[in-house]
Amino acid sequence: MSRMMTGAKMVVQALRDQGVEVVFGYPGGAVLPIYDEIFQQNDIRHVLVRHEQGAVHMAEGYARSTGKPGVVLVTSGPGATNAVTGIVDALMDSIPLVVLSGQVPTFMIGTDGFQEADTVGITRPVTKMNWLVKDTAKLSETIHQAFHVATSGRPGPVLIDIPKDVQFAEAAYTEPQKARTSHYQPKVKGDIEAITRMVELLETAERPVFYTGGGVINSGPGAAQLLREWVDAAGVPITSTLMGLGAYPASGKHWLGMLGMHGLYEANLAMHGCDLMINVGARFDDRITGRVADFSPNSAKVHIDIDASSINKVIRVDVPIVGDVGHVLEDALRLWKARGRKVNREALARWWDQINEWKKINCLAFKPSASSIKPQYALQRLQELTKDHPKRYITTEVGQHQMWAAQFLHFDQPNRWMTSGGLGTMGYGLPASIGVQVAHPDALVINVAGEASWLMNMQEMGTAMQFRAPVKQFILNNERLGMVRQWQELLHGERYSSSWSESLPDFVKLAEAFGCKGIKCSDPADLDDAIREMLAYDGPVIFDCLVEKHENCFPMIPSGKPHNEMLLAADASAFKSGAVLV
Ligand SMILES: Cc1cc2nc3c(=O)[nH]c(=O)nc-3n(C[C@H](O)[C@H](O)[C@H](O)COP(=O)(O)OP(=O)(O)OC[C@H]3O[C@@H](n4cnc5c(N)ncnc54)[C@H](O)[C@@H]3O)c2cc1C
Ligand SMILES: Cc1ncc(C[n+]2csc(CCOP(=O)(O)OP(=O)(O)O)c2C)c(N)n1
Repeated sequence: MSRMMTGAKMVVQALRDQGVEVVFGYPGGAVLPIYDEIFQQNDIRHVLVRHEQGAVHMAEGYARSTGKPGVVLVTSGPGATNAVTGIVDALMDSIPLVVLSGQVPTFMIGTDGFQEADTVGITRPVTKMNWLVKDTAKLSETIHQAFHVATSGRPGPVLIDIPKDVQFAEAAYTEPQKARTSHYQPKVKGDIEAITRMVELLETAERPVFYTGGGVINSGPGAAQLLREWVDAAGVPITSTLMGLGAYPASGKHWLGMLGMHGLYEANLAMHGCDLMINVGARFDDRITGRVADFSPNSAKVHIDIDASSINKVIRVDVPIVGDVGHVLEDALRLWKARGRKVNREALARWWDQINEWKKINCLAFKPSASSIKPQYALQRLQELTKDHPKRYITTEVGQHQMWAAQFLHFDQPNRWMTSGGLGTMGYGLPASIGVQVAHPDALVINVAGEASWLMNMQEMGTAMQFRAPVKQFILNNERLGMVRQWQELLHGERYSSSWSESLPDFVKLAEAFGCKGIKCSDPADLDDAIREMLAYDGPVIFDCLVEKHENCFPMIPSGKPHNEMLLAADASAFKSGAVLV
C-alpha cells in the first residue's frame, strides 16, 4: 500500500531512496517545510553554503569527483536566480545535478508574490529538463524522473520547482521502481557496422590520434580502463581536452598532453597532421578546433558521442557513432582483438618519430627567476610535492592559472580534476573544492586559483570552516586579471583596460578573519617549505603565492587561427603587431 505523506516529507524520502547523502543549500521562506523535514532526520547531510552559486559549484565538485549526481536546495526568487550561473556551468560541462527550488504557493503564482520569480521559465534554456510541480501526488515520481534524466545519456542539470502549498499538502508516495522513465532512454550501444569501420580505419592508418574528452569521464572508470587498454595495445598517440584530463594517465607512454588553445605543441600538430582522428566523448569545442575550415584538414574523422545532436554540429565526420563511450570501446576492443590486433606498425613508428621531433621544442619551457616566483614554477613545485599523494584532487578557478594547472599538474586517474571548461566561470574553484572535500573527507583537495576569480566566491571559506573541509586554496596572485591582461597585451595593443585590481585584501589577514591558516610566499627559495607547511596543516589554508605579474601562458593559438599557427613564448613579441581578432 502506498504511504501517505506531505510533499516536504516526500522530498526527503525520495532523496533517500535515490541514495543521496548530501545536499548543498540555503534556506528561505519558500522551502521552510523541506528544511523542517531535513532537521528531523539523520540520513541526509545538509551543507549550508553562503551563496546559492556556491551551492551549485559544490554540487558540481561533488558530482565530478564521485560520478554521482549533485543535489542543490534553494529558496524561490533570489535563491533560484543566484543558482543560475552554476546551472549553466553544469549544462556546458555535462555535470549531473538535481536542483530543487521553492516557489510561492500555487494560488499566488503570477501575482508578483513576495520572492516570486518564473524559475521554470528562467531555467528552461539552461537545464536538461525542468518541472513546476503543482500537485503533491506527482511530486515523488517527478523527483525520481529528475534523477533519471540528470544521470542518463549526456548528463546535465535538471530543476524541480516546488510551490510551498505542494510541500504542505499530503499525497501517496511513489517508490523509485514505480516511477515512469520510459520517456527518456538514450541509446548506449553503438552501431556495430560503424564500430567495425572505425576498427578498420585504425588498422591501416599511418598517422592516427585519439582525441578524448569529458565524455570518457562521464562514462565512468570502466571506460577509462578500456581506453587505456586499447591505446596501449595499439601504440597510438592520445591527446585530451581540458575536460578529459586523467582519463588516460599523464604518465602513460602514449600521452601527448592537452590539445587546444593552450594545448601542447606536439598535441596540436598531431591533430593538424593526422590521417585518422578518433574523437572519444569530446565535442569539437572552438578552443580545440581553432579556425574550423583548417581544422585537421587531411584526416578521416570518427566521433563517438552519446548525444546525437553533438555529431556534425561543428565538424563533419566520416564515421559517427552514437553511444556510450564504455559500451562502444568494449565492442571496438573485442572486434580489434578478434581481427588480430592489427595496426600499421611501420607507419606508426614514422609517426612517432615525427611526434618526438615536435616534443623537442619543449613548448612549456619558461625562464626561471631567482627573484620572483614564476607561476609555472609554483605549479611545478606543487606537482612535485603532491604527486605521490594517493588521494589528490585539484579544482581550479578560471584564467591563466587554470591553463598552467592543466599543463603542469599531471593526472593519472579520472575524476581527480575539476574545472569550469565550457562556461569558464570565475568563482567555480573554491566552492567546487569544498564539494570534493565533502565527498572525500580524507583526500588532499587543492584549489589552484587566481586572486580575482577566488574573490568572486570567497565567502564560501565560511562554509569550509563550518563543515571542517580542510581545502587548500593555492592562489597564484599576479594582482592582475591575468588572462584578460594577456589578451590585451597580445591582441589589443597593450592597452590594459581595467585588467588589474588596485585594491586587494591581505589574504593572510583574511584567512585569520575566517579562522583558518594564511600563508604568504614571494621568494622562490621559500616556496617548497611554504607548500609543505600548507600540506601539513590540518584545516583550510589560504596560500597567497605572489607571482610574476606579467607572465603569459603559452603555447597559445590566437582565436580564429589554425593549429599550425600556434604561438610559442619565443614568437610572442613578433606577433604583437598586426594580429586579427575573430
Ligand atoms: C580560459 C579557458 C581556456 C580554455 N582552453 C582550452 C584548451 O586550450 N584546450 C581545451 O581542451 N579546452 C580548453 N578550454 C575548455 C573548453 O572551453 C571546453 O570546455 C572543452 O574543450 C570541452 O571539452 P570536451 O570536448 O571534452 O567536452 P565536454 O564539455 O566535456 O563534453 C563531453 C562530450 O562528450 C559527450 N558525452 C558525455 N557523456 C558521454 C558518454 N557517457 N558517452 C559518450 N559521449 C558522452 C557529450 O555529449 C559531449 O559532446 C578552455 C576553457 C577556459 C575557461
Ligand atoms: C564570471 C566571469 N567574469 C569574467 C570572466 C572573464 N575572464 C576570464 S579569465 C579572467 C581573469 C581571471 O583573473 P584571475 O582569477 O586573477 O586569474 P589569472 O588569469 O590572473 O590567472 C576574466 C576576467 C570570466 N571567465 N568569468
